[in-house]
Amino acid sequence: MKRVFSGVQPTGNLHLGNYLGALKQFVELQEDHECIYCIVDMHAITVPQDPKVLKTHILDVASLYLAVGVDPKKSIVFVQSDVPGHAELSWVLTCCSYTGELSRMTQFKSKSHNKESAPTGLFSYPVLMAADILLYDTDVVPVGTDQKQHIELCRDLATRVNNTRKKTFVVPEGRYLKEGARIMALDDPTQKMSKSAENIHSRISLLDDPAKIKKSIMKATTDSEGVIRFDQENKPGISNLMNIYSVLSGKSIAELEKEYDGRGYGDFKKDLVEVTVEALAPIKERFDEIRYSDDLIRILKDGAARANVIAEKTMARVKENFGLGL
Ligand code: ATP
Ligand code: LTN
Repeated sequence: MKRVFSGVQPTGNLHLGNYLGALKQFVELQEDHECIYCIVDMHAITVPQDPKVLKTHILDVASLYLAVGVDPKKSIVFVQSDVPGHAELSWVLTCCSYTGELSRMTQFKSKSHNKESAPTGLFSYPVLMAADILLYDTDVVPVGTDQKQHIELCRDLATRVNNTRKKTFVVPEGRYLKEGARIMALDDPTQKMSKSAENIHSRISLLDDPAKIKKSIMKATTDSEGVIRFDQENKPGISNLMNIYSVLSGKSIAELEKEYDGRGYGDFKKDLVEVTVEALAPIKERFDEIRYSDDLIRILKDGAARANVIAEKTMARVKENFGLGL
């Protein structure tokens, strides 16, 4: 069975983009893959975090993994900092990487705002991500297309080490979403929906209540043509809403165009509110059951122990091939 690894940062509550882009794939893959899903808290501290808030977000994201259907009987679910191998391998890979290649990462460029001096953790973020993946001999990494450059770097590092020393790492493949699975911000459909954007109406959080969902969707940016037609380039706002409607309801874009022929954006948005509220209700219900249960901590501890068994084996091989330790 092929092994899958992916991670999400506990930097806020997950939104529809994270769900439709990443988590839905996580759930599908666990049927015929050996899956390892991580809450990457060490990545989160590459930007300042309040310790209390970070702890809350770790447990929220873990509960959301489970609430959307990640099954701890089928998949390993754990918190990155509970397995020491991530930090250890990250250092080894840091010594195999070059400042030139890391300076070319677009996420670093945008998060450091092209300033002359930026946090070192932000700079070496992709090396830690490579360590996450290579630590588990991962075959497949399901992520959004925004992570493509980081995956390529991970593959380069693995190949570089394999070519200069004994074969040490499995070279992983990225598994990217179809273009349609990229969910855009509701207030600005040229930007991706994001946890960290200031305007809360730019996103639908998986835990939003119906009133907030209604407000965000009714306020969503559209255009002045008033025709419900999918045209990503000229009508990005309504196209994004159609995309969300389509994935949540299972209706195709063509079906939606037919159903809403001659009707206005108001009608369409009202129905989308209903579809969204209905789709998120069971997630919120399961979240409430799991979030404050003893099961959650037990699942995460058990996940870390299982992950650690695999990580220790890889680290022993890495140390041997690099001549580290006794
Ligand atoms: P931030 O806003 O803090 O940068 P984020 O919302 O982009 O965070 P991440 O934790 O970086 O979320 O991403 C988790 C997963 O969700 C990744 O696989 C990422 O590619 C995917 N993802 C994030 N935003 C979207 C989106 N708008 N549409 C589809 N997939 C997304
Ligand atoms: N960088 C990713 C989160 C992440 C990840 C990983 C994804 C950290 N380590 C390993 C896949 C595999 C992000 O921001 N979405």
